[in-house]
Amino acid sequence: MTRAYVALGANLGDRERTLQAAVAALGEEDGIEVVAVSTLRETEPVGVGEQPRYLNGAVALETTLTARELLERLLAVEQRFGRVRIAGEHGPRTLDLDLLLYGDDVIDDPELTVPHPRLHERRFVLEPLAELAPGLVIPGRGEVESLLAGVH
Ligand code: GSY
Repeated sequence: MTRAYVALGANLGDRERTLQAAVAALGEEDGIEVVAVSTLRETEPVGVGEQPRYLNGAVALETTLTARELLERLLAVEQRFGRVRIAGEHGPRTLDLDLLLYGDDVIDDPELTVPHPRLHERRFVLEPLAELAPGLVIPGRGEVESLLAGVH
């Protein structure tokens, strides 16, 4: 079993309902157990043009899947909830599931980078992570609380 963390985000449609349904769907997947779900918080869009506010959170999972298998399940759940992306990679979306951490693994592949490459600079990811796992160490980056102290 490996402990993994996944970021949740949505800024189109009924955001709360979509995020709750996506977490339930993840928990129904073979090889995935949802261990904890953070508070969902409304956040200002970061690094993008004009777009609606996000609802963000994170989940802790225990999984028997490999990191790549888990990534595929996340993408499948995004598709199932009708992921709509307007205006390309950084546009608004109905559902975003980002694999943040997979145990202590460091993965640097074209299709998958773990820890997530922007995790350490995003308050909307670090806050729910700190809520789920106080003292969590992000491989190569440090403790989640120290990272939070460094972001504005
Ligand atoms: O990378 C996730 C999508 N995203 C978000 C997000 O989830 N929350 C906030 N607050 N800003 C964001 N900008 C992007 S892109």
